[in-house]
Amino acid sequence: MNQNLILRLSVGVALVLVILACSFGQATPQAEPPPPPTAILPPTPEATPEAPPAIEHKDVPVDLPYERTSQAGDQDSSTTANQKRAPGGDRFTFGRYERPFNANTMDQYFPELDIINSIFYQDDAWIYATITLRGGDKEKHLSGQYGFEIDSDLDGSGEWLILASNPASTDWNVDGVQVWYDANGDVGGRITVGADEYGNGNGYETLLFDSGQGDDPDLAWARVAPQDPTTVQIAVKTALLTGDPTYMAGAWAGRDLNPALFDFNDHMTHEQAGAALIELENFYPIKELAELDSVCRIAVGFQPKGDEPGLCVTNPPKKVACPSGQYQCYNFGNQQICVCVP
Ligand SMILES: [Ca+2]
Ligand SMILES: [Ca+2]
Ligand SMILES: [Ca+2]
Ligand SMILES: [Ca+2]
Repeated sequence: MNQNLILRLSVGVALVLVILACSFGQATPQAEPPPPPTAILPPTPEATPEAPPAIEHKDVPVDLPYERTSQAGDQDSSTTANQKRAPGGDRFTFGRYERPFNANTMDQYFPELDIINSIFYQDDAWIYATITLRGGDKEKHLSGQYGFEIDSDLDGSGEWLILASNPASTDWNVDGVQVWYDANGDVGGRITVGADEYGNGNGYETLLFDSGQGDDPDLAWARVAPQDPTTVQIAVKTALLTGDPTYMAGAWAGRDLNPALFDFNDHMTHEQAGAALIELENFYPIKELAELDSVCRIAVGFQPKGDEPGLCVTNPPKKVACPSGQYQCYNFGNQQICVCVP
């Protein structure tokens, strides 16, 4: 009996203590005001580096000017892709490439890397390049890198390289857009445009603009042309040229347009690079230099004399003796060199 009574009393006391403890436990937080909401959810340490301050853009391109400045077409490799070769326009020696194929076998053709046309436009604020590809990739995307070089002193070697990677939006944006500069002037090596063994410099080594990062967050933009999913449009401020409105410009497309390897034909031998023309039997097929296309340069803001190195040859000589009757001419140094094509 006594033991039962003691046990019941103990349980009763314990219950009272638990109830009192709960009461005190509930009373404690009510005694202080709840912390403000900002303190309840402090930013996680991981969130900080992923959320840099938003870039404020002031200068955004709108529409391209109505009148184009200059235009240069380019070979359409889809016409010969089933023969695992380019139809023309691939001359490593003269710094021209038509290689929208995979290396070594050339049994994969990439329409998203095959430029068929390039047009440049200019207004007071912007230089615009429009680069039209043969098509999109299997998902209908422009999944390569696209860009253009600017040669402002017309000597055949570029000073700036503007690149846009994997453009996806039809709205102007800076994502994946870069502007590179050759500060030490070694792009082109000793023989501008042409291949030489001595130009193993550092190419475009200075990154002026990277997806909105840089002194001017609005320096360069890109978009997929709203009316044409196979054309990429790139805009860069004319202020880049520091007042000189004359230049030559040439378009590029590639899987990996490494700025440090400009000019490509100064950073490897012809044997290493290979060739996309089957008739160049000592070099065919393409090897280390693959998945790449370039266009000859066009004059913007001036009437070219015609012998500017790297310039598109618009008035080739009327008669060049070739078995097929077909030939292509290149501006190389101060002279024009024409080669037969089959
Ligand atoms: Ca092409
Ligand atoms: Ca130059
Ligand atoms: Ca060179
Ligand atoms: Ca350099």
